[in-house]
Amino acid sequence: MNKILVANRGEIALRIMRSAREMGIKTVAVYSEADREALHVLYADEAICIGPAPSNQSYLVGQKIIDACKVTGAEAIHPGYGFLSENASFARLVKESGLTLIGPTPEAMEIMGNKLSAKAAALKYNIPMVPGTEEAITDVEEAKIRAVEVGFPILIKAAAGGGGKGMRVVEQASDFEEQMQLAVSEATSAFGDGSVFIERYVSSPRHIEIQVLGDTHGNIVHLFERECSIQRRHQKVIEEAPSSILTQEIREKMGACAVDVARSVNYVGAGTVEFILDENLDFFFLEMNTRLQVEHPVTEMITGLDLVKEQIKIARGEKLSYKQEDLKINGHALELRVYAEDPENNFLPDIGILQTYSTPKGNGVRVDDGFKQGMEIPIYYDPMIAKLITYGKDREEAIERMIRAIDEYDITGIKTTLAFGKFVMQHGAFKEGKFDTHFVSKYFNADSLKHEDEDEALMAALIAALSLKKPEVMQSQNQTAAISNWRKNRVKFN
Ligand code: MV4
Repeated sequence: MNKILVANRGEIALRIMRSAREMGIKTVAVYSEADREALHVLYADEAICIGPAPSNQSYLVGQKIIDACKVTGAEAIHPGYGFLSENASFARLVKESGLTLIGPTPEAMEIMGNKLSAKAAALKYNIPMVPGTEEAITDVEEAKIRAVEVGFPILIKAAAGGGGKGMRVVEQASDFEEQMQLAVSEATSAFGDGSVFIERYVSSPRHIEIQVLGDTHGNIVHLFERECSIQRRHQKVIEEAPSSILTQEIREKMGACAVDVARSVNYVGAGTVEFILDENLDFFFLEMNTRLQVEHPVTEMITGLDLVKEQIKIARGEKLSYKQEDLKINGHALELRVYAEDPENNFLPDIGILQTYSTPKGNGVRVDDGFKQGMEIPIYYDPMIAKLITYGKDREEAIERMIRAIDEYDITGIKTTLAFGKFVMQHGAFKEGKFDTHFVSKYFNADSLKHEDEDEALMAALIAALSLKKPEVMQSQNQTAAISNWRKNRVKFN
């Protein structure tokens, strides 16, 4: 494999190219008209424009990606996450075109792309699953009977769903029919497939996922868990590895289950098996994601592996160079997704230019980003600006580093989730590891960041007052630094 085309943009395109370059592999970027000056285009050895800004005319057009491979002589495609990464038809097209997809087989993608067929595959092994229906609901009355058996509240889910779309909680039997109709129509319009099924609703779950790697020789290992419970409306904001709640015993059980789920579809490549964990620490398999995930860096930090390199080696047909017992967790890692969103205004996307953009540095800090100062965040794509990852010998040190890194991160011109990240890091429930997927709605509101503003304003007022009384203290470097910090943070927090 001498040349890889990266069918993606932004931070993940850069992140993939960096690993390819370290392996001596040439890289090809594809880009839309909105990304002409993007960093992944500058970084790649070659770059090809594949169409207008909207992704359905560029990054989502499989044939344009294939053509770009032919033109440049790229032999393999890394799809990153999102876009075509879990598209089984694209995976087939790649194969038929004589190219290599750095990812799983189209068959595995297809099975895991549907929650019902995923659960059916996993049923071959003894994988714990939330009680519910094993098939799509076709008859409302029959489904109601099953719902009563399972016990309310129940959750109606779209089989083709993802990201919580088409999900409906039903509290009582009398609401069932109406909620089901809503779920079916939501699923039909979102996925073109109205199949829904039911599960008992786990009311305070933690979201735990296991990273797996499978090679083409039938070896599959897991790389432990990531916890992604801190999310808002199904969008993850903070992830960590390992989870603060798992015991060694549960970790091993979940890991073994994840390997079995992967084995049920002869999984090849990097994948993630998603579970929920209830208050009794019982876990249940939900679904499998057949791509490299946004939050993969926390796993890299605690295992010392480079997941993109592993993916490339697997695609080259190499055997995994380690066994399960060789893998060990070292330290703790956190990731904060820095979104161009305003946490004080219901996390509405914020567009504009990165007037100031300066990233934190130093021990235990990693920033995966795709922007530079002066660049505009395009409105066409995901609003994620960067991933801020910190590593420490333990969770406490990773948290302290995250707070320090957030304070060092200087972004103006666009509102971001940085201050929100600091709010979480300083929250008692987070620090103690006592949280579930409802953390944000339970503890955060638009005023949560306000007192931070007030503290800063109070300090500024104090310094101003002091300086009026005693002009000489203004000479002090500390005071000057305090004021400059205050100015910087004012902009940051406003
Ligand atoms: C659940 C659940 C409770 N009970 N299933 C949401 C996205 C999808 N991947 C699975 N999801 C859930 N499935 C049962 N039976 C709660 C959620 C859920 C959730 C899961 C993980 C992370 C965040 C979440 C936020 C809301 C609901």
